[in-house]
Amino acid sequence: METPLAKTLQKRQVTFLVIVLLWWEADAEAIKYSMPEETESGSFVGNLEKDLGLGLGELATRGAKIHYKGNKQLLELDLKSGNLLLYETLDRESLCGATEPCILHFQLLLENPVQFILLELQLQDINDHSPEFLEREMLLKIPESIQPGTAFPLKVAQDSDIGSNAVQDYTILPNSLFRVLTHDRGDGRKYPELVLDRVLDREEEKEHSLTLLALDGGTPPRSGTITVRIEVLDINDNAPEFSQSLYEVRVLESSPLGSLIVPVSARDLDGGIYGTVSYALFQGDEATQPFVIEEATGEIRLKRMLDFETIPYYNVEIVATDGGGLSGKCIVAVEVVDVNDNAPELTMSTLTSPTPENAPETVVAVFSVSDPDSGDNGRMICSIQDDLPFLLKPTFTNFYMLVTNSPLDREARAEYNVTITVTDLGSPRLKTEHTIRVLVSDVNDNAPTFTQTSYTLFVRENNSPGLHLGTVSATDRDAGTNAQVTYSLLPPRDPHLPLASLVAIHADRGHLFALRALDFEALRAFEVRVGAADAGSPALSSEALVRVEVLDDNDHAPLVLYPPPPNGSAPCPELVPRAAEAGYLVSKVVAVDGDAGQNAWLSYQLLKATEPGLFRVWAHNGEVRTARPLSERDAAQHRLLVLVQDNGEPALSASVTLHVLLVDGFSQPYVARPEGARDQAQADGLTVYLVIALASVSSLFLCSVLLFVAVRLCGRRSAAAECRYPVPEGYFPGHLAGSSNTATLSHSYQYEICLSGDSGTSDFKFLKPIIPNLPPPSTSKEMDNNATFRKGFEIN
Ligand SMILES: *[C@@H]1O[C@H](CO)[C@@H](O)[C@H](O)[C@H]1NC(C)=O
Ligand SMILES: *[C@H]1O[C@H](CO)[C@@H](O)[C@H](O)[C@H]1NC(C)=O
Repeated sequence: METPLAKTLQKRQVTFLVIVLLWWEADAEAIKYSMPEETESGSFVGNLEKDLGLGLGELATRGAKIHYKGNKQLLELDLKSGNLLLYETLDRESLCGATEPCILHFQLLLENPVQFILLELQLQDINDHSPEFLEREMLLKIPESIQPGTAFPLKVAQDSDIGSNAVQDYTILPNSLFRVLTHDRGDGRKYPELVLDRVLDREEEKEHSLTLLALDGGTPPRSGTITVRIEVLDINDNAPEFSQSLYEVRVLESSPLGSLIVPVSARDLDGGIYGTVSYALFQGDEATQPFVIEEATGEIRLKRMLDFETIPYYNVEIVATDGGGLSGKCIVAVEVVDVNDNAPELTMSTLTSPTPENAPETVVAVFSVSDPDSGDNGRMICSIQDDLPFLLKPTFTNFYMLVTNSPLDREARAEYNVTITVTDLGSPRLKTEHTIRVLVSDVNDNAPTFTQTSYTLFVRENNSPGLHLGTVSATDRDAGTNAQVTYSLLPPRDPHLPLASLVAIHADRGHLFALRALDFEALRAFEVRVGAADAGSPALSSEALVRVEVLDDNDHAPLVLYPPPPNGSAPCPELVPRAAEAGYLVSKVVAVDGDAGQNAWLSYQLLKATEPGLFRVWAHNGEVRTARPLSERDAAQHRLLVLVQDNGEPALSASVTLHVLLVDGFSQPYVARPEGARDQAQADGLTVYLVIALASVSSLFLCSVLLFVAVRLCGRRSAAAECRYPVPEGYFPGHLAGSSNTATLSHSYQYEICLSGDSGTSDFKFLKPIIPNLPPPSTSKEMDNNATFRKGFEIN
């Protein structure tokens, strides 16, 4: 460093040297001129004649010449006037460069006498050059966060001028970060330095551009510029920073694998590797995390399916690290949103099946429902079909009872399939169906029912014992033993009916059997009460009436009541007056038949006569009448053989012989002759019989009429079909048609009663043989009770 003392010494030496030179030059008589550079050519420098003290024109005469080294002509001498002029414009910088002072040495040569005179022209500097940088731009690389006050060298500007016209100062355009210091090198040259005022931040501004200005000391000063580019070099001074410290996301639990949960991003203001951020999950237990994060992009994706029902919330810590090892953290709060992904579940606790019928409100099943979803997704509705006699009753939370709504009837419906539907309220709705089978158990609430309330069975008489008469049948709507029907015979209404010996019933099948051969003539019909009982407890039963009707067989031959069969003594002849007209009623053959219906319809015919053609027998009533008037020639005694035949199949018959005596007039002896006092005794008893018989016959007749009317009304059609026997119209008007099962006896009596009214003959004659002493039936039958005959033969 130069001290001020040294400077002073230096200046003194220079001054001393100048003084010496001036002295020498003065000694050598050098003529000195001075002028600024760049003066125009032809400018006046000085007048040599005057300055040399020469006379006018002497220069011309002495042939004065200016000589400059290298024969270069810089000055021009006007010989006439002696004026020294600039031949050309002189540039100090090209003639002297940096030499100071810039003195040009000329020689003036004079002849006659030869004389050398030194001329000196000193060129004075003018500020005709600007400071100039060699480059237009310079680059500085400065690491950020370098300490303030640090200086950086800058390029130096050149200036051809010298002295104060050279570069004197450097400055930069106003800038808060930097300033420029101008230093002196010690030789008068200046150099600049850039000094940092504040800490640089690359993240704030990566690059700065400054303009450096070099100023010279001229008046006015001239300047030159250079652009200084400052690049701020990065250091890892910033940690990665997340844009949010907490990310809150809601994710559907049904999100598919790999779906993007949220992209997190951290910013690192540093550049290069210091600004390159990589992401990772902070927690170590990767196994439990359903998330992965992409290291480079920070996208969090799903690795495993979420399940709201297991874990509804996650707090995921994410760390971002830059290349320099600095890191930042954030938290991602993941809320799992429930999706209706679970159907309701139904758990059956108890099920009572079968359920008894006829019971009041009964609990059939108890079950619980559940749905792991939350909110509406987990709220449930239970229902069953509408048309069932069941109800759902909620009990505790999510517990339900299935109860019967009304008593069940197994006979109406024995089985129900109850479908319980559980639906949640999510969207879409999920449902579960559970079908339970409810069986209804039987209670003995139905009695057996007969297929008919009454049965009518027909059996032909003289049947074989053990004959199957028919079957009754009853059904029971219950099930099992409650429907096992057992048949039995109930005590008959008529206490005298020997039921135990008549019929039997098969307890299981309801078959009715005859126990013995039946006799129509003894018992035409009887009624049996049949019971059916089930095996329930208590047992229920019902009964039906079975009417057994015995059908007639032609097992009785006609029995002739009148005339009585011959009995040892002389037969009793019919008396006919010779004066009788044709058609005179001689007698009437009276016969009965024990059978009924056709089997009892009798027809009469004359089989043999002593004199054929004299008598006729009416086929239907057995009347014997004269066929023509009698004459004197006719024999007095006649025998007529009359055949009585029933209409059975095959027909049975009987014959009787009638004795006829023609008389000339009724004479008392004939009337009284055969039975005198002997009959009188019988007559008393007979009167009693007669009264009884009349009463019986009347009531029988009445009954017959009533029965006829009833049967006519009820069964006209079927009865008409049965009446195959040709009956003359109006004879038994309608009677036979309706009384197929009525014996002929009643007709006979009816007839006789009428007859006795208009015939003048004695009733006793007719009625006497009526007291029937019936022979036993041709087929011997055991009648344990003669009461069976009462209907038909009341008079006995
Ligand atoms: C109930 O379901 C069963 C089988 O699931 C079926 O056999 C039966 O017929 C059904 N009963 C009714 C009354 O539908
Ligand atoms: C017929 O004979 C029986 C005995 O066989 C007798 O009792 C009855 O009196 C007789 N009748 C007549 C009318 O002779």
